Amino acid sequence: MTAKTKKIEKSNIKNQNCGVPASRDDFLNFAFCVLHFYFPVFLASVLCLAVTAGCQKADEKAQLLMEIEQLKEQNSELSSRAEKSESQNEDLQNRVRVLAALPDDVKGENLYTLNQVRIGRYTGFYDKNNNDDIQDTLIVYVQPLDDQLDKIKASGTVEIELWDLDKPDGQAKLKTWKIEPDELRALWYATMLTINYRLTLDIADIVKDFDKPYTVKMKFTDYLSGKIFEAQRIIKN
Ligand SMILES: [Ca+2]
Repeated sequence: MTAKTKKIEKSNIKNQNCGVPASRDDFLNFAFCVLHFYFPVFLASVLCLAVTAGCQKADEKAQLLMEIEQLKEQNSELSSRAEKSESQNEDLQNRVRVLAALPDDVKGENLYTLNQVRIGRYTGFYDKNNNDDIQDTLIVYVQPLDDQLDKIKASGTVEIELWDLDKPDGQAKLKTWKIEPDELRALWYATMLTINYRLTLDIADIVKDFDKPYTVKMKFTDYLSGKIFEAQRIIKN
């Protein structure tokens, strides 16, 4: 056997086993072997990895969406709590402000407990100017009551609103008056029958038709407790 024959046999053996090439022909055979047998496996592996990566991305997106929804719910709940706390804080600050503004001789003694505030039954329209039988004044009787329903001269701010509920929204409230504590104190009014605050309010240019009912709404802010008491009454001739 010649040397050339031995080389060919050696090359065929390596080609059959896909071994390491020892010459250019062997190298070509080796490359063909790699492309033919290993490249499909390599390609399949790449595709599998790509599919797996795609699935992972889809899972990550779903997880992120779920976390975003959870954060939205938490944010909404926290906003609601913050709003409630802000309202409570404002209420407490109002009470502190009211208590701090009390005169020193009132803070420690003569303290009352305001239970409710009523609008007196004689509240209505009266002719107080010119005696021309044309009603020009709204008189509102405000009655602060303690726990025993006794009338007490509670200090505070009074807001009065006059409403014509037959009118559409936005036009039904005809007028608002606000009476501060100093002014209110001077309006404490006693008769043979009762005692209460007596508010005299000008309605000459506000009410023209006296044949229909009107509604008086009252808001009393008690300066001792900071609490707000509300009442309303229908008035008609
Ligand atoms: Ca009059």
